[in-house]
Amino acid sequence: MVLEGLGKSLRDVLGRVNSSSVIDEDLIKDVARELQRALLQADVNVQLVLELTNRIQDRALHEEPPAGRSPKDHVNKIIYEELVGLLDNGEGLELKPQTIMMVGLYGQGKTTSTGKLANYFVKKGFTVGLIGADVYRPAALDQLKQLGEKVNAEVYGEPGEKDAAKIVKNGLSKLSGKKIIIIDTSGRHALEDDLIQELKDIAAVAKPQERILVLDSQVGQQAGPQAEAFHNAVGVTGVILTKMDGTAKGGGALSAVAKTKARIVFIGTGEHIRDLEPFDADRFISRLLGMGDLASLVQIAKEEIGEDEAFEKVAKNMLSGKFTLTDMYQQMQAMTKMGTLQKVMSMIPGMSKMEDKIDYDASQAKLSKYKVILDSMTVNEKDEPTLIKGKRIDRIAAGAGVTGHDVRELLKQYNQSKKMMGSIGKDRKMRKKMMKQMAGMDPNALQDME
Ligand SMILES: Nc1nc2c(ncn2[C@@H]2O[C@H](COP(=O)(O)OP(=O)(O)O)[C@@H](O)[C@H]2O)c(=O)[nH]1
Ligand SMILES: [Mg+2]
Repeated sequence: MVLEGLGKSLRDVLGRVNSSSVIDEDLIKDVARELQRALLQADVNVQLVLELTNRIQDRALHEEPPAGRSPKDHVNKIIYEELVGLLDNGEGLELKPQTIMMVGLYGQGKTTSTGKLANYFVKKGFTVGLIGADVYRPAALDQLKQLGEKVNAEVYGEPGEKDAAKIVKNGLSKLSGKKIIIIDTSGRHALEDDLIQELKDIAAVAKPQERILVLDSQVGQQAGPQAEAFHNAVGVTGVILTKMDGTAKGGGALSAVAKTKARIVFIGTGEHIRDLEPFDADRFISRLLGMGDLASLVQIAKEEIGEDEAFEKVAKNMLSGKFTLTDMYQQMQAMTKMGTLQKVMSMIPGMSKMEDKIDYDASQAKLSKYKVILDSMTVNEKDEPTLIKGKRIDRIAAGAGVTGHDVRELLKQYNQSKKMMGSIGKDRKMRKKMMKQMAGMDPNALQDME
């Protein structure tokens, strides 16, 4: 999981808040100190850490919780908001014709991300041209050409030419019919003056609307100075964090973003061309804090989704281990009422890849069907589902206007859900399965996702 270490220590801090009986000055100061330690360990810049924790401490001590919010939830919410604020520097890339210049050191993922971005814009219906302005590595142009071919973007390059700005100038005129132009540039192992000059020259010729810093999320403390130097050279407007699929500490990347004040536009989550996700600070922090944990999910979901009692009740029932058809009914009701299954799913660590594979409409349709079936059952049957067999199944099916097969399917789903209740919270895989169950999915479909 992304930023495993930082995520864990931040969750510990929130756990500390949630398990204390009183929220007082001592606790808040303790929590601020623990937050500092967690962030520093993840390589977040010291100055930044101090500013952030001072703000959190200040708000936690002086801001009155709004009516109806407990002091605990209030502190949680402040920590959450401030962490999001750290990263939330604006919208993603605009869907309009533009020139985008990629910058970054060697091996950070510039060329790969150029291909991914091209794919992104092609999928949105734009024509895309790529300019190979990496004059430093001989194979760079071939790499870009291969990517261009894959995603249906035209590539311009001049093998052997050493003047990057000249290539860009020629490329721009050759590709002038393309709506989106992306310029891949050279890197170095370390920042050098000639690279900086080269980038300045390219920027002067291309006047790109976006100057995107590509940054490997595993880069630690050097990320800050690195970002600053690129920023001074070309004025970084956005960041793509790559290799988020690895086990990065990630704090360096956070510092870099704070330093340039540029927004993160995308994260790279793998080597494949489609492994690019638009960045969403809320979601990123939710994942980092492990909002998949039921307790935190309830706390945040309450405010973010506007649901409260139903959801809380569902969560309590699930954790209590007692689980009847009525509980499942309520659980489903809460889920459909939220209507935003997708949002809940997105809060669960590691779910993003899976989200693509989930057919939300089909899940919702299934939930509606189950609801009708449950409405045809008696209270007794819902509390004691073992009663439901033989003639009862026929009666329920007739009442609901479905087949006996549908009723048995619901019972099967119930039995599977029930089996899982005991194991929730023990490990992440189980939680994933549970969420799938709640979405009314076929649990067998899980296998190809694990
Ligand atoms: N796992 C993973 N690998 C990536 C990602 N982005 C790039 N890479 C790999 O990182 C290496 C360097 O990428 P490249 O685009 O050539 O970097 P450049 O030198 O900055 O152009 C390649 O092996 C890529 O496949 C990512 O998001 N996840
Ligand atoms: Mg490259």
